[in-house]
Amino acid sequence: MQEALSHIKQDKHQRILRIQSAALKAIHDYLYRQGVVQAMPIILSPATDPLNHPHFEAKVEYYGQKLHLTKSMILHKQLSLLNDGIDKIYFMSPNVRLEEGKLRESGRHLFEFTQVDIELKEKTKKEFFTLIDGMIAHVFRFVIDECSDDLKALDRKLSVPRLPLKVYESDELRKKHGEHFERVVSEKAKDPFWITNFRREFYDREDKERRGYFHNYDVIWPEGYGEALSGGEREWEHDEIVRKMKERQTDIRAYETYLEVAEKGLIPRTVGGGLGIERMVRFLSGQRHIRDVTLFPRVPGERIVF
Ligand code: ASN
Repeated sequence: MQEALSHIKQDKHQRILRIQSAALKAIHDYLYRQGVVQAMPIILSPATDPLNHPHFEAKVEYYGQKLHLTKSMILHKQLSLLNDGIDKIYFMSPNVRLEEGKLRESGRHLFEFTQVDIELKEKTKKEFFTLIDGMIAHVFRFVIDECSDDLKALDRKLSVPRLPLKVYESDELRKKHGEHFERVVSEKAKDPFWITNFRREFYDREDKERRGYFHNYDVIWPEGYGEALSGGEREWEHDEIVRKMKERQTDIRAYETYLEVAEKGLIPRTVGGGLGIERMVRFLSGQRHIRDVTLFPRVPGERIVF
């Protein structure tokens, strides 16, 4: 218990939370001005993001129905754009991902975190890049202006990145820097940057003419801070979705309603991505471990005290 109390009482939290408040205000203001409307997040649902990596399931039973805690709102983001009057949407979405304990010292994993999860209808990844570039620059500008004392006290120097942020292809980086290219390039970089084309979840669009090429991407924070955002253009065709679910050994029965919508040809053509809030604050405030930007840390494999 003593450890939890001394964690909460650390002086630096007030400064880090001010930086977080400024960054959140900047995100909301920017998205509002861009016409992206905010909807409230959901926590429980029959189907959530399958996550294509090893983790523990988080489920509850309620009146005989098995409900998953949200791992990401990707499927809900897509379905929300079924509404003809909504073209651009975002959620401040709490995610529960019970990651394996070996990620404890990665410095950037929490098993509960929040992402600002954005989805746009009838847009391309290029248009999404422009929106996010502008959002990141706006956050930097606002935090530098509003929080200069806090940044100074934390010994953190930030400068507004030059736009457009650079875009790299994962294959090129792999050839040049090996399997850990993301870390290598992040450590050298001064500004955030994009990397495209990763083999990931069923919902990220794979090029039909160029199998194995995925229209998805990450934004990476510089100075070795690593992943900031992940997203992609989305699959909308039923047969493609089912083929990719099978390839990834996804439990198809869990996605019954989503697949019914897809079978009717109703999944909207969208693009989007989610930016991790705690990871952003860790970068902005220059903290070594992501636990340091939370009052109640949820670090993989660590016992929760409070
Ligand atoms: N938010 C991500 C996306 O939009 C999904 C995720 O967090 N797994 O693609």
